[in-house]
Amino acid sequence: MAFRKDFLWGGATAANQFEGGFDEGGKGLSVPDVMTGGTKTCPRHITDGIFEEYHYPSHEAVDFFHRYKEDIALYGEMGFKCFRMSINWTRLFPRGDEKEPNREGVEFYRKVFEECRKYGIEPLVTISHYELPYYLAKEYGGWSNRRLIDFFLNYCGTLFREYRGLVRYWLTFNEINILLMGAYGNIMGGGILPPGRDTAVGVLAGLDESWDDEQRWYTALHHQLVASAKAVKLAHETDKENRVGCMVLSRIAYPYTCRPDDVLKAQQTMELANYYCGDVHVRGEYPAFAGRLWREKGIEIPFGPGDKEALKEGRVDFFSFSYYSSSTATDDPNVPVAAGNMMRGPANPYLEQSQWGWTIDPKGLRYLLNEFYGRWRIPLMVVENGLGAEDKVETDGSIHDQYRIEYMKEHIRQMAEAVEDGVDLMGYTVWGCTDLVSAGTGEMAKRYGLVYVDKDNEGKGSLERSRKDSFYWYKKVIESNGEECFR
Ligand code: BGP
Repeated sequence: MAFRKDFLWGGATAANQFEGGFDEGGKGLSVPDVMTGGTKTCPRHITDGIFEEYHYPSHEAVDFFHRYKEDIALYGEMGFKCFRMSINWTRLFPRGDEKEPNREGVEFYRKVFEECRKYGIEPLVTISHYELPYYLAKEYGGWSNRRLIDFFLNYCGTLFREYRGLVRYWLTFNEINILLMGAYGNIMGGGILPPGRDTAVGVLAGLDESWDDEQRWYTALHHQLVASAKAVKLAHETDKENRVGCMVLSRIAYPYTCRPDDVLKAQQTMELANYYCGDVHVRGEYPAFAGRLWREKGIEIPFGPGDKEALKEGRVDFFSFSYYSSSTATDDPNVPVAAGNMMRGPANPYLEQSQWGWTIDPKGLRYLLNEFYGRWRIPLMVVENGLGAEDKVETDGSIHDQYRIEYMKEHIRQMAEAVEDGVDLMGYTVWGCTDLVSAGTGEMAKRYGLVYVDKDNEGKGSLERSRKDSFYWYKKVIESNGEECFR
């Protein structure tokens, strides 16, 4: 079989979508705590504070905060080797700029990690997954302010010291390149807030971006890249066993036609999406194409003293990414952009789409794994992949999610192909292993889980967990180190 013996099979979550307990244990407000629920057809909103008339899905989410033992036991039952989760920055630093952490928050995550260890599960911790303290967003302008680098490093230092020996695998920023993908990405990833009391946001909203400018986004991203590199160095200094990765939202843009203009457009789209951040993380410097990009856009990168050295000294140990779907690119402005396609490109006539309009492209994963490994030659990890779909609970309580099994099986097969191609792949964590709140739309109906959670878009439900068919299937995949996908 293709996969390494120590392959990290598991699942992935993020605190703001999973944890709940938003005002318990001394936790402060995070940016997602002021984001309302939406649906497939109705955008979510970001509000300036919390208003009674709205439902805010992060507040309870699916209550991992109180149910972590049960959830981790289910992961143990599936045989997880690895559990990717994030730490809610405001559970440790309620405002974000304090010197000392909130001990209750520190102890909560310690218990979670100890619980993982009971089942032999290796935690993979995302330090920042769209959970910026709201205070830092409001008072400091989010990551557009350089001072956030120090606040972040203080937070990281606390994590590396407190969880030494309990956590070995870390990711700095979730989908760091989302800051290059428009206003929603900058709200979620950068804490750069729109003005006003109430703004529709999300993939559906088509947010009016006139309130902001790209300069601010590139500045914020530079600050995060420097912060990430410094965190890598700090992690290594604190414990030489630490392994730190980056996390990029991977993007494929196939040329819409073989016209050289489309091919170039596709190349440029992929360079900006994957390699702008990827090269800084892995090679410790911005790629060659960045110079012209900055010139043509009139962007000034605010290099501080020592930034270039910091980027070189903080190169990551492995490269991780999310992969759900692919898109196309064309230079022809007359080709209509497919609605509902997250990556925003003309629809690919050769591929099917999910219920949410995301193209399904397992072979794209093999293609990307080869692209990334060919460029960087460091271990890769797929830390998000999965199918968001509506599930039906049968009268006997069973959930037959064969569509999800097919999706995962095809992607895992293509990972095996990539390993045969020579790629060093260290693990796979399926997104939303327990049903959780969607980041794009703020709803529950878009389910990724192998474990079902009884909760609906309005926030109603018992929160009870039950095993879907995919739960039993994934257990066999892990037991057989992937062989099950070829049976
Ligand atoms: C990624 C995020 C996750 C997750 C996933 C699925 O971009 O890192 O937080 O939510 O996408 O997206 P959605 O929840 O919108 O279906």
